[in-house]
Amino acid sequence: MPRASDRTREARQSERGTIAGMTPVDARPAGPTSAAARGPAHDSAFLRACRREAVPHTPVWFMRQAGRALPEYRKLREGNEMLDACATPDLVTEITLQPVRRYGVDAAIFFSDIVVPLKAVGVDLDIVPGVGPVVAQPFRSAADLDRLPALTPADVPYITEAVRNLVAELGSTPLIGFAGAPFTLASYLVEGGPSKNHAATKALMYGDPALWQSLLDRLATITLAFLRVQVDAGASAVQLFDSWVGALPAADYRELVSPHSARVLAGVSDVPRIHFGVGTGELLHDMGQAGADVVGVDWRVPLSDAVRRIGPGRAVQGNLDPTLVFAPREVVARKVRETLIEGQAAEGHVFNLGHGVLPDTDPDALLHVVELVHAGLEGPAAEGG
Ligand code: 1CP
Repeated sequence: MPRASDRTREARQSERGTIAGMTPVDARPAGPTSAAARGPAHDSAFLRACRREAVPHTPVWFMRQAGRALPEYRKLREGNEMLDACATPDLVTEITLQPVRRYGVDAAIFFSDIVVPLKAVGVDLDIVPGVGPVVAQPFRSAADLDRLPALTPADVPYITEAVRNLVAELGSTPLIGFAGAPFTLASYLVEGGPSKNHAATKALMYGDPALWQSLLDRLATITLAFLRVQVDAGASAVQLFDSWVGALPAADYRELVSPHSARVLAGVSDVPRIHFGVGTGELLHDMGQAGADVVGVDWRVPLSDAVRRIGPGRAVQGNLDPTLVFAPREVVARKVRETLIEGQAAEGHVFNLGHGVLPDTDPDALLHVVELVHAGLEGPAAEGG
């Protein structure tokens, strides 16, 4: 088999029985086809790549593109607490659109946070600037399960309203809904805030597996309901963020986590599902098997390796190191090119960073990345090294 780097985009597309300029003659199964997935964004490069169809260019968006690095975001947030902003549809709509306007990315990610659904069901928590989510009373015992009731659409009317507004504004640009996966949400609840080693979380998981399973079951129910609200309001894809699950070995992931994430993903099979975590090189196969259409890969594993680990039938997303955009432009161009070449090993490739945009990133550096990705391997802009 030829190395991925020896093959051109045209060669791969003709192997797939598709026309380079793209026309839907793909023989593979069509994939998710709900009303949402069939909306005006249906033929976008992003959704086509998620469905492993031929694309006019490699689609690109950035995790944490909304907020953080953008001066226009910081201005809008002045005087607005994070969680208040998340519950204000006009602000959510504007913040979600800002990176689409500035960068011309191929998808919008809904502006919210993984702890919003927990807050919506009544968990006392806050997002502390410079820290992250902080939970007033960390989860400790079976009695705490009562603090995690199911979420209904009536708990989050502002989400439905913001998604509807956005879908109308975005037209043919897809909106990605998202939620935190049960393990990552459990980590914030059990630790009470951000954690490096997830020691209390793992102590509960290994020490009281029955309570752990009940906790993850509750969280899966909340997460699925939160994603359903977004999809039912018109989001055309979802990303399940299991940011911290890379802390687990694969066997424990399979036994203690993945069935819950799989239940969430099965509940939104009418749209493409991206499943992402950090440091998850050893879990990539299982994360795909949990029911993802696209597996997100961080910067530690080359995409061609990731493709081998994940196996056939799935697209990949990633994986430029988020710190690389601080490097000189010619280095960025070379690394973008390498990532595009690596991505050719996949049946579908959505370009992204390997984790979220860092707060002090220069927006122009991200714009440069978008231009390079869109120019592709034949583009003069990509001749960086
Ligand atoms: O991607 C986007 O642009 C949309 C906005 C978004 C997303 C997808 C925010 C806004 N949060 C998230 C998801 C999120 N939140 C994740 C998963 C993604 C990832 O792995 O990066 C996680 C782990 C969180 C938890 C969280 N919320 C943190 C991390 C803390 C830690 O454990 O290290 C932080 C700092 C927040 C606050 C937050 N969320 C979003 C913004 C813009 C902010 C900063 C708000 C502020 O400073 O006031």
